[in-house]
Amino acid sequence: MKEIDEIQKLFNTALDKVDTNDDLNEVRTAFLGKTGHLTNAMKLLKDMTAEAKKEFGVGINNLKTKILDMIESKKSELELAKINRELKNMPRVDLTVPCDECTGSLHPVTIIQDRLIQIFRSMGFTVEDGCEIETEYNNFEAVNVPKNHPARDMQDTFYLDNGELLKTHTSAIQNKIMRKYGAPLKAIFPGRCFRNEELDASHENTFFQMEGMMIDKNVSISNLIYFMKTMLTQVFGKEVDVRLRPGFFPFVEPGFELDCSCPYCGGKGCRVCKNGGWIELCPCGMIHPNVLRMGGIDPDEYQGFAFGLGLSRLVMMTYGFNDIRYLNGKDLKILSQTRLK
Ligand code: FA5
Repeated sequence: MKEIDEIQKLFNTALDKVDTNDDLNEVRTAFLGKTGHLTNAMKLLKDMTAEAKKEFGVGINNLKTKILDMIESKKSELELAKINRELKNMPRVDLTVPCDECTGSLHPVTIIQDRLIQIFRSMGFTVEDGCEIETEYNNFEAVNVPKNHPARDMQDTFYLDNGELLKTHTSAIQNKIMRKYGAPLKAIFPGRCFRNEELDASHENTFFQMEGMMIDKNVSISNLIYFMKTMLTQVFGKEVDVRLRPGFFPFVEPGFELDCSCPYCGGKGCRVCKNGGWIELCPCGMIHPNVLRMGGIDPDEYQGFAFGLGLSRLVMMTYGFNDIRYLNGKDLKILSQTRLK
């Protein structure tokens, strides 16, 4: 099959001269286009005998497959060569240069979260991770909020097609931690939470909380007050008082809202505490026996406290942000005010 061998030779020569994608397209048209070498050769088939047609047909089809493969390999080769040329021309970055001039900064939430982690670690708490997508069971049932409980209305969220949801609070991790470690345990677990909320200066649909839990024999509200007071005193770098007011959460009994004396005015009244002298900071309480039981812990033997600190709100307060939406925004002028040198 002389014609086939000749086309192959012609193609090899043409491909050798290809340097750019445009060259390659020209070669493609010259061989596979409407009047290309291969297309023209195929037109010969109609005048051939049945036997010759069979042999020539197979040969020409094999050649077509081969040519298409060679064009694809050439295309990859050209792309690789282009990337290598670009890499060669890119300015070199020396990652070992000292960072005095760098303009990056940690996000304010990361800074405060790291500070809290350090404080709780120094008090013997482990730091646990959690998922953003959770089962309905972990988010609600496992923390004593059964289906159709009215408390679910306060935490409407975003559901996935498979029935899972974006977790509404870090309490959704409680059950996993109890099952992982059993009692006694001391753990904190910061995380991103999601709620279907009316947005305003203090409500976001995506925000951060930090949950804490201590379970042991003879744990009482005094332990809760001690840890919260110690933590807040260290966060604000000055002695603060805390007070508890009754608060309802199905997963604690009794439940509280914990306020701290305003660290900015010492309790005299200012803009931050809205002249009340106290700042509402953190819902908490003694873990409900049902929650312990569901976590595989015997409530007759162990007790515990839990708290769910509004981390995003604490960040706002610490840096004086008057709108929580800045934290999810992209305004670097605001976010980098907190830059750590
Ligand atoms: C809870 O989420 C409970 N899981 C907390 C808890 C844990 C109570 C353990 C008892 C024991 P609440 O819905 O109040 O509670 O949220 C806790 C904190 O998260 C609030 O005080 C607030 O600071 C913050 N928060 C809640 N919703 C939002 C929101 N939409 N935007 C920003 N922060 C929010």
